[in-house]
Amino acid sequence: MREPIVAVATPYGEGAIGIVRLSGRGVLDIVKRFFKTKGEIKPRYAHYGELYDEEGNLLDEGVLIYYKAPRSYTGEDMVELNLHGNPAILKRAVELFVKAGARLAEPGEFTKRAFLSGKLDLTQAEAVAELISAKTELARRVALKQLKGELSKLVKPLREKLLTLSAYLEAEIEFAEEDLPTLSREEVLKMVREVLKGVRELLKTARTGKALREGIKLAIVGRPNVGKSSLFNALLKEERAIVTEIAGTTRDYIEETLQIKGVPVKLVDTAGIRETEDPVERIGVERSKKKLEEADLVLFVVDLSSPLTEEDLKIYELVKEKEHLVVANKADLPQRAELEKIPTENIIKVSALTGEGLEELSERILSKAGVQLQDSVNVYVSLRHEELLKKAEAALERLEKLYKEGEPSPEIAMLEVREASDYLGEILGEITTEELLGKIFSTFCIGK
Ligand SMILES: Nc1nc2c(ncn2[C@@H]2O[C@H](COP(=O)(O)OP(=O)(O)OP(=O)(O)O)[C@@H](O)[C@H]2O)c(=O)[nH]1
Ligand SMILES: [Mg+2]
Repeated sequence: MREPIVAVATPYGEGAIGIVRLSGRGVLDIVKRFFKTKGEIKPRYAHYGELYDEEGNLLDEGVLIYYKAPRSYTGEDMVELNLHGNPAILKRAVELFVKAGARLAEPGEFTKRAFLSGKLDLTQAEAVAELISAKTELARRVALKQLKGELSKLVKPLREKLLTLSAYLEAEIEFAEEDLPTLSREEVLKMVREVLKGVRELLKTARTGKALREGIKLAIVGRPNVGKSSLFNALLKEERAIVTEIAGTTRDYIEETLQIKGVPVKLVDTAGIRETEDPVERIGVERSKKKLEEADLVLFVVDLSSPLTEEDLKIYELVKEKEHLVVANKADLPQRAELEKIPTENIIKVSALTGEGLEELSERILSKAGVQLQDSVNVYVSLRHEELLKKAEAALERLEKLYKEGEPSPEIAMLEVREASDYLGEILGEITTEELLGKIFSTFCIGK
């Protein structure tokens, strides 16, 4: 068992309950020095008691739960002390336990220990953080599936297939003279292709995975008065931004979050882009351009009811470099805009006033952002998984090529098999470095 660590596991602030968590060697003894209960403390029982400081002054009353190793979250001895949710009380409790020999936990250290004790694999440990930060019902569901091991269930068999293959190659290398069973070229190719197929299936989920975890950054841009703020409000279903018939109403950008079919979206309304002498508006226009740059997807709004202007076309020059949709707004009025002047397929007619076309716009936003939601898919890989899957894919493609072109030497084939299987192993955390773990767990908050 590792050295004892302690942290407050509940958010900072006032609450009915605040929890101090400890894990590691001797944590029950540490807590028992200050927390007095009647009778023997049994694992997994709630024990009412009183918390005293070093001088014997009563600090608080609360409930202690003791988890005996290995039946705990971290796999070590753990104590969770439920006190009143007052930051001053919790801070005092932590100080007492530190004086008694515990160390302050690092971010994610409890979950890291759970991983190190084999309670969770790395994809599951990552899912803990994702579950806590999930912004929508769908994101929560996906994180929970990963926590329950759904991603591992898909990756593990792929890696096992490669390990089997590598065992055959190993035998060929080691015992070349002996008459051991070997795999034919076709058999190897079949195995490699099966793994490749699985890897590619997972890679297909990466863009959706990113959208679910990070949200889609969506910027509404266009010249003044085309109805950007109206569209912003309509998508948000709330009168959030000021709308007037005066060009230049929106001076600064406004950000809000919403969800489209369970995918979190960060929507930003911007000031209309135009040449202007007004110093305040000029800053606003600069900010609009910055938001345009930062967006994953740009909604370029034009006014369908009036002829396109030079300004529209100039803004389009900026927009077209980005992933974008052209939103021809005010479709409730007669059309006077010559949309053919904007050379793109990505035009959609809507009316922010009547709501016409907004449903379709939502669909197009998701598909433009590469989001593919299917009921049959439970797992959406993260950026870290994607990078490793891509590297595994490349190694498998090289391997496939080797066997398509002839019978490669087992030594050479082995290199690629090892590489691919190591990358898959890194996803699961079966192969890790301290650096990698540091990177993953440092994104957690303390007490997790
Ligand atoms: N008929 C009609 N009018 C609309 C529609 N959308 C917006 N408008 C009107 O167009 C005018 C400008 O709307 P805003 O949403 O303020 O336009 P904006 O692009 O945000 O303008 P700036 O903030 O000045 O850049 C207002 O008078 C709106 O009522 C629409 O779909 N149909
Ligand atoms: Mg506006």
